[in-house]
Amino acid sequence: MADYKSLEEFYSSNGYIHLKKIEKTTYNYNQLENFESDLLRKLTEENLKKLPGYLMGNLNFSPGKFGIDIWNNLLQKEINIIFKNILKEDLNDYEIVYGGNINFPKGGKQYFHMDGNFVPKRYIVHFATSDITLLNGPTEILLSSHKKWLPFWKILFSKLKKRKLTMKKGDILLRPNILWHRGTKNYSEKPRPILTFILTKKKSENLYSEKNKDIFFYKNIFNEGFKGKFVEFIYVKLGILFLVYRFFRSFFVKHGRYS
Ligand SMILES: O=C(O)CCC(=O)C(=O)O
Ligand SMILES: [Fe+2]
Repeated sequence: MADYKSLEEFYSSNGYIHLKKIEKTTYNYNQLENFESDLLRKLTEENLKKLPGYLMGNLNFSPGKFGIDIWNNLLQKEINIIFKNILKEDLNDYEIVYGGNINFPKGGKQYFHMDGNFVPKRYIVHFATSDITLLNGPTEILLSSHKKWLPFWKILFSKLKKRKLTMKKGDILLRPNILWHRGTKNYSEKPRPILTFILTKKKSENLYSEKNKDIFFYKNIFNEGFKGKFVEFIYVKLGILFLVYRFFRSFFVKHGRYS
């Protein structure tokens, strides 16, 4: 994973990064089979018919201790490198939800969508616990659809190219949540699982925490932009006007609010 420049170019033009299975690792990939058999056993034990998504044929799941194990042993180091060198971000600024998607036989078809909004910033990391082929319902993406915000109707008429993301067992895939994508039909006889790690940017208060070692200045009272500048000007230069405005406004301010 050394050629960051070409990975970066690929990511910014297409909207995803596909990393092949890590070969030099002490992780025993045979454990993935145990995980999948546990998951399939649980599927047969539980009555999931009422769960939203069952009818569509795609459910979310939480992989329990298994997700943390995979994250710690196989993903954390790789994703850290991607964050630092390609996304120019700090992984410590993100919180992780350990999840997964299971795509049922003969189901799983979805419409194109984004996983959330532009804010907060979010990345989706997938890990293939077994091979994902054109047969068993790979995720399909709209290439480059992360570049700017588009409403659904424009997406429907857009000429963006589609690509089904097939993966080998052990492969890692990263995409921003704003890349349009969908689950596709699973034509095989077996459910298709995939692990899904959702990385969401923590609120910016962290900027002011003890973690930030740099001195920096930030705004006081007034808002940014022209309106804020205007109010600040009145406040400073025409203090009496401001006082009168404040006095009258305070009759209407709700209990407990700044007045
Ligand atoms: O399972 C998949 O291939 C994609 C599922 C998905 O995008 C979703 O449920 O939001
Ligand atoms: Fe999705």
